[in-house]
Amino acid sequence: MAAKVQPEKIHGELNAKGLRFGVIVSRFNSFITDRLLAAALDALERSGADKKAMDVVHVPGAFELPLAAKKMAATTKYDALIAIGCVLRGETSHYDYVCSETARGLQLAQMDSGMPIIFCVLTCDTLEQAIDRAGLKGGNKGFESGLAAIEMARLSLKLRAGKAKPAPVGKSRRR
Ligand code: INI
Repeated sequence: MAAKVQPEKIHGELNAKGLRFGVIVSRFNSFITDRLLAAALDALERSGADKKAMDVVHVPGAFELPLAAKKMAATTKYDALIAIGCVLRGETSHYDYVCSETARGLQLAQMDSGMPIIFCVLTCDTLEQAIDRAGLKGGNKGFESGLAAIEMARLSLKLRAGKAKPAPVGKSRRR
């Protein structure tokens, strides 16, 4: 019987010491985004990030998050970014445009820059759903996003340092 293969587990540690973070937060629905922001900063600080190593940039609405994120990524000052917003469904199709373009824009900024950009944008049908995810029944998406930022920042540093080398093409690693 073939031996059980146990590849090395490569992941980012949850240690924020020495890392730099940029947070972009939307003022629209600030009742929710303020709570997401507080939780994201709490997660970073409790994991060892220095207060002085976190910049918080404010934008009008979720639709503006991608451009600000792209510009922040271009500075190469940060190890990871967190984009915070809250889009609530209204009576028109505006919600759909804001949601899809915000998600698309943030993913494009992340892929173009190579800097982790965490998607902390709530897209909810009701205010109650948003409140649940900003510190009530559903936990706090801001805190989760802070941890995701640390993990992705650490993982990116590891992958950049070449610690996770793929096997050379055409050669098996071990027989
Ligand atoms: N922006 C939000 O962040 N959340 C919303 O729920 C929202 N709605 O529903 O309209 C919203 N709209 C504003 C948008 O993000 C832009 O700021 C605006 O269109 C100017 O470009």
